[in-house]
Amino acid sequence: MINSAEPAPINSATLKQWIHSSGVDLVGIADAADLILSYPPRPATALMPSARSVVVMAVAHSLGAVYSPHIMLWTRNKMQTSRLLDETAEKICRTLEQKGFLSLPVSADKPAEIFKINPETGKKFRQTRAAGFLSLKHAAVSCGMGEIGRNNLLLTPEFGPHQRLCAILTEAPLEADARREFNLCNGCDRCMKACPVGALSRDRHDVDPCFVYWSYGFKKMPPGRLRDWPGFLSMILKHLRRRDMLVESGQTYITDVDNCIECMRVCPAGSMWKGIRPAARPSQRSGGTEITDI
Ligand code: B12
Repeated sequence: MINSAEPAPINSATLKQWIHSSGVDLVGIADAADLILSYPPRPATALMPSARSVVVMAVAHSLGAVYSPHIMLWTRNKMQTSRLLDETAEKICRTLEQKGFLSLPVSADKPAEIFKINPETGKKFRQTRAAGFLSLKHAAVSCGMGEIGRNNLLLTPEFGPHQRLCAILTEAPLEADARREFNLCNGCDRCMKACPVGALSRDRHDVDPCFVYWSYGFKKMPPGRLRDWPGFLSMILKHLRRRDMLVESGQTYITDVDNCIECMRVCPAGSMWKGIRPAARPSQRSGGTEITDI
């Protein structure tokens, strides 16, 4: 029913059914005016002032890919989960718009907004930061899908941290799901211990070292003090001796290679994985772990 004057009725149950039938594992709905905000704040209504509802979707990763010996196998799986999510979001948005509701898919993947300058101080960040147009983890918590664990990832009762997220903003007035309390993160600290750059502590996630390791596999950040530069440059040289960073970056541009998912891999949450989670989980190779002597 394209361009109908009166929007056709649509409800949460029907919409969820459509989404599940596309292969999406979890769906939740939040009130667009009542999203939990993150920092920097990203209210749904800044993207679409008339938005009434935020539909959050999750697709589980293949656990075999999470525990694969090389991170690139996971990277590929991640891309496929993003594709399934983005394709579903696209189809659902078209359907909603045909029913008269302006709708906006918020991709599971990049691009994200890149900040060289700290908007609060006007000064250059030591390390460039990135923010999504909508924080998908916070949107998922807003609709009772799960909680944010010590690893700074969304944990769901079903899949723990092993899912990819995507969202749809829509004018459709859908019934929102209630927020829920969970105790999925048992504070085991495995994520803190597993992080190759110590980015996680009990109460925070230090985004800068995480970003540098995730992007390049470098365990050190460009130093602030002049006297630390020789050590940093020597680390870069060790990487360059063993790695062709130019060819690697070409591959990254094409397939969005990640260098680390350790905080996700070691997390024991997720009831769906109880029977199939491998007991032995050898650490995963990546661009960073190829260099063992630094
Ligand atoms: C940018 C980004 C990154 C960046 C920066 C992460 C970050 N913490 O900011 C990098 C590349 C490092 C990264 C790493 C990872 N990411 Co990421 N990432 C995103 C993205 C696109 C936006 C994140 C965002 O805006 N979050 C909102 C902020 C508030 O959340 P936050 O992390 O809690 O808070 C940080 C910021 O506020 C930042 N910060 C502090 N001050 C300032 C100031 C400014 C100006 C800025 C910009 C930021 C900033 O520091 C905070 C804490 O350190 C989202 C997708 C999305 N649109 O949500 C995926 C997403 C969060 N990532 C995801 C994943 C899986 C990962 C990784 C495992 C890597 C990987 N291989 O995929 C790691 C996990 C790191 C971790 N433990 O947090 C998944 C999480 C799924 C889940 N189950 O929760 C998401 C949701 C993608 C998706 N579609 O599913 N990610």
